[in-house]
Amino acid sequence: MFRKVVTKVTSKNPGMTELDELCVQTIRFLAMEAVQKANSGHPGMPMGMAAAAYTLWTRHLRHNPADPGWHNRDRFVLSAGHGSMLLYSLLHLAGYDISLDDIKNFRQWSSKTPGHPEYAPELGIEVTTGPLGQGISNAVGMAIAQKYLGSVFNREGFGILNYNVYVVASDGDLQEGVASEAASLAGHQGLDNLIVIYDNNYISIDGSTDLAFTEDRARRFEAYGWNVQIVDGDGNDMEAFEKALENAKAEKNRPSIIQLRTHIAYGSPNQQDTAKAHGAPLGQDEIDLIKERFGWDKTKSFYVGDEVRAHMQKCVEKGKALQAQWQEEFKQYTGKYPGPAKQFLDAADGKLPVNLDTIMPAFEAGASIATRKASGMVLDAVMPKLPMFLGGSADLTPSNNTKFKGAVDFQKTIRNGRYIHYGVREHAMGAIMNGISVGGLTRAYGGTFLVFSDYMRGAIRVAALSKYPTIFVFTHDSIGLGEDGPTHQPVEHIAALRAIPNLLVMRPADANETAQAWKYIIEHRDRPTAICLTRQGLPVLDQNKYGSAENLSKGAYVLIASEKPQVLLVGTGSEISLAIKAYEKLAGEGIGAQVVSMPCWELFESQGQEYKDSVLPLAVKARVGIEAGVEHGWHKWLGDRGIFIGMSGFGASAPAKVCFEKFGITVENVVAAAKKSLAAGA
Ligand SMILES: Cc1ncc(C[n+]2csc(CCOP(=O)(O)OP(=O)(O)O)c2C)c(N)n1
Ligand SMILES: [Mg+2]
Repeated sequence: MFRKVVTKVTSKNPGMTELDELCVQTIRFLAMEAVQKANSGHPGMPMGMAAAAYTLWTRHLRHNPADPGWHNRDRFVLSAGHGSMLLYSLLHLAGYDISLDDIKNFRQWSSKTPGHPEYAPELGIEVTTGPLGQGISNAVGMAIAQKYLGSVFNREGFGILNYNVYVVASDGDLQEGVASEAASLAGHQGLDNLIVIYDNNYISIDGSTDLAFTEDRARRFEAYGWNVQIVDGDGNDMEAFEKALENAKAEKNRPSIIQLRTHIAYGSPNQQDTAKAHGAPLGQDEIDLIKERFGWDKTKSFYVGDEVRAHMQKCVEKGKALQAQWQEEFKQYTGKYPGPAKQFLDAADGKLPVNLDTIMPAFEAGASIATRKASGMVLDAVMPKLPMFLGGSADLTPSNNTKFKGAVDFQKTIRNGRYIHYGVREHAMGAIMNGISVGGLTRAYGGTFLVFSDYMRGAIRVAALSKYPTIFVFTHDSIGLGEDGPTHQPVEHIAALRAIPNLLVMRPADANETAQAWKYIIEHRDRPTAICLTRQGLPVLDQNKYGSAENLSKGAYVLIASEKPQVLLVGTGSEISLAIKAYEKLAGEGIGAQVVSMPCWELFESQGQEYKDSVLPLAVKARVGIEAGVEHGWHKWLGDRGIFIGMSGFGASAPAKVCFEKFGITVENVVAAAKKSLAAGA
């Protein structure tokens, strides 16, 4: 399988002119030199993939460097994010807003060219990549979004949104489980708009892929239902590669993968086909050797010849022409289909088609409703009016209550369906939802049990880092799920999610807070949210008597005020009803408590100091925090004297009521803790 090839240094590569070779070589040298200058980075992959990426970008990719946000552009995802210099070189040469100085600033503080691509649609960086497997899985979501959008907006003769999604994926991408999950679903869904180019170089960090990766990749993808093509050679036969690309573009049934034999650090006399070239500068001596070999001027660095620049800049003219043509088409489309045209423009503007307040259900006080159930009722009410939201679940639809009334399944034969059955594939679901949510038009929400948020943590983290507006729905949010036991009872998960910067973690206390949580989520698209919901019924709180659930948007609020509070009872979700009961008991004993509902820490943290102090008055040092999860993080609200009532170990298999009793999350314990905290200050 593994063999050395003799590097070609002349323009004998099929399908390539001398100018093409020069462009490809420029990409390789930019990558080598940027890595060398930064004294860190990954030169090998860009060198091996330069010819294919160049060919794709200049001859096939429909994009407009002058307007990277053009909605009908083809998407390009560099799933092998470590090869970022390949992307930056292409963006620079094709005329995006990345200058040669930006290339020289590779990996430096606040540069446009960070170590791994970070989501920057204005620069042409479609998604954040680097964690292997995520990019290719995002691309499945992007392909799903295109299929859905196409079914909504395209009409006979009008391909308003008919783009393809191209991916460059590496051995590592294909080894990651998340990619297998996503590829399996992509095959099932027959996403023929998805074209993966597999950088088949038989090298990863530890050495040859023979060490740990020997399955037949082609047959694996065939089994998933993909159109698989193998292009042998050395990664420079562009005639063969383009034939495969044309075939992939013409495919009308299946996603495509082109297994392209390449050579890491192609052209390097001493480092080609070695793991060494994966993630370290080649060294100036080696770069000089390569320059010698390819007849380049050793005295010049970061060199872009005029003819190369002029040739690559044609991407701009071509892109402008493509977009102008599209705009003309859209004008005619608007005349013929004003409704959909307006819908498209509004969606692109981020405008919601409905005022949520007019359709949001209100829940009567007194009833007992699980927040997952309330969530389902909210979705029933609002989702039919929000066509840019795509729902789904990782095979827990009846438990997550994520399928809204009237929702149609998204399938190969039903592209206007808005409900995605992800199968038992949480990790891919997370990444696919990110891909759906990243394009600016569609947003995804999807459910699983909170305990399995761990399975999608990789995707949640990328969403938070990149500010994708993905909505992660987690039900069965505590020991309150009962009999399924500790394997299914989350304990550390809420704290673990809160530990992710820039992620909103919401845990509503009742049905009305749940409605307000959804309202907030739908009306904001600046970051991802995890909404945590109960399996068990919770009393609907009386908003005439207590604070209004609308305060959820402030993250925390006074649910029951006390004129002179002696102790604060602070809780989230299902434990708020315990706090209320404890308040009543304490009141009966002449102790003034103030109950604070704190459904979203992150939103509360962003409030002004005055508001924060009004909710948690500084003078009141006696405090009790109540949450059926671990204590991590709570002491920032509770201070030195505060006491936490929650979980300190795993749960147990028993009815919910028994679990709460046995683990001591009870009204009695809250009352006792309140008194103890008070006494500590006496
Ligand atoms: C999830 C994840 N695990 C580990 C890494 C670290 N890492 C970066 S590249 C790589 C593997 C390199 O092999 P390959 O994907 O074939 O890339 P090539 O060396 O061929 O460029 C690894 C393990 C990562 N980026 N993401
Ligand atoms: Mg490799």
